[in-house]
Amino acid sequence: MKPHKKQITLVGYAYGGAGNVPGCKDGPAAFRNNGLTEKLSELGYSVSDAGDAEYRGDPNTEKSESKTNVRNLKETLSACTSLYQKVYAALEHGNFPLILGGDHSSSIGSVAAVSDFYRTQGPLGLLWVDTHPDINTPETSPSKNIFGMSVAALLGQIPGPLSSLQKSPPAVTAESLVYIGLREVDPGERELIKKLGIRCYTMKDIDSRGLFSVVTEAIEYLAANEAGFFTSFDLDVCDPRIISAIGTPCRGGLTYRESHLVMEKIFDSGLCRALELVELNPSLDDSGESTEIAVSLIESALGKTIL
Ligand SMILES: [Mn+2]
Repeated sequence: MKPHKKQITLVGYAYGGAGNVPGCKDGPAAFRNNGLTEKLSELGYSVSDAGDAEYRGDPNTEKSESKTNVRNLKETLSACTSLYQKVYAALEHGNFPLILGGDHSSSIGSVAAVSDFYRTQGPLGLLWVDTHPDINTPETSPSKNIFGMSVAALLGQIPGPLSSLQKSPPAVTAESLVYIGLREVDPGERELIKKLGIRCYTMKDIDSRGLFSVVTEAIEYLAANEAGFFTSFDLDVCDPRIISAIGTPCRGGLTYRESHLVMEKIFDSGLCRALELVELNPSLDDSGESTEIAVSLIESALGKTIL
């Protein structure tokens, strides 16, 4: 089965206020300026653009939010709510949402929208390809940055607005989630991952078993979700020698070929319902190479093949 609806809607998340790298807000523009639409058209898609999620307030003003214990809560919620609406509208039009980040708080809106839309079909799987599990709560987070709490929010682990953006929370359950590529995990995150029994493929698993085996098994596991799965791909999972223009680099990541293989397998599965690429920081990408590779990864995830 080949997945994809032949219409794609681009949705930008030009927001960096949930992390510590404001440059990520320029990610969507970099994707658009690097021929993304043209390349997807060459693959046979018709591409529309829903523009960027809007938000109120200025996340760049330094302020402490002692009441909520997290940084830029109002601004981030406003950006995620707008993203939710744009992604949901794309699905209502019968289109495949391609979300361009932006920092990784995007998922709080994007995954919630896709989960709500497919709710009647059954649970939505979530494939989280990232160096980081982003499963801190406001209590465990060392930085109080919301981009490190997205998965906890989607799992309903954060009482309050971050976990209740969707109509029927939680957006995903621990059984419907798979991590690939983890290599930097905070102590509180480690505890919660074990407590919830989340399926994880760390870099050690990839080193020992090979990426092909890992990603094949991950997709088989996700296939149990009747609604298919959402792919959230943080570009920092790639080795910084491959993609250097990212928010939080960490050595020892996926190679160029491994990164493409993940994307190719996602396409082959026919089960991916929406794709998100996040954390591109164009202010560090003078040569344009990181953006170029990120665009090529999107092409692989949407069916570009060698032959
Ligand atoms: Mn990350």
